[in-house]
Amino acid sequence: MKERIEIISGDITQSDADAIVNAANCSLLGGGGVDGAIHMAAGPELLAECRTLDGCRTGEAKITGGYRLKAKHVIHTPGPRWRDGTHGEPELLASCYRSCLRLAAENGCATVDFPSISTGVYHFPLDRAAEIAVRTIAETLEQYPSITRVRMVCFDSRTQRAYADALAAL
Ligand code: AR6
Repeated sequence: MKERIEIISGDITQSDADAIVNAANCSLLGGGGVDGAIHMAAGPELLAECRTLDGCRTGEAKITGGYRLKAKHVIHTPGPRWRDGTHGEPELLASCYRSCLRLAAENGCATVDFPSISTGVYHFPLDRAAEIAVRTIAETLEQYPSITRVRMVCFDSRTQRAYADALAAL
């Protein structure tokens, strides 16, 4: 299902996909990085809805409206914080991508844009994260024919290169 995956550079807050994914934390109450940027662009109504959700476990996901974003929905997923790789980090990261795509399909989203989950403040090694992300997305898309396009929206060239290399190696 590699054909439905694209790697692009850009700012995910400008995305016009049906759903964008937020690399959140377990509180779902905002933070820095892409989480802060998404809340800033979506407006205070997003935080108000997030307050009703009672947080989210690492590797799981919850969906909200997109409010002032072009995207109709935001899917919030707390990625794993990297410790040493022996605390389930790879499995939890794969679970983030699976959980988000399941929610997208259940909510009628045909196009989904992801940021590079866990590779910022959470320090997941970039090359491993990229390999897990593209492999998990490709495998999961087999189950969801209604999702026609998934993009990895990379904020910097190093990240874009890592995901492009991982996709090419699939
Ligand atoms: N568009 C696309 N990607 C972005 C954007 C953007 N506007 N802004 C940053 N990135 P991070 P994490 C990239 O740290 O590692 C937050 O405080 C960034 O360059 O945002 O999962 C949460 O509340 C990097 O490649 O997320 C959590 O506490 C990627 O997004 C914690 O950080 C992820 O970096 C989550 O840490």
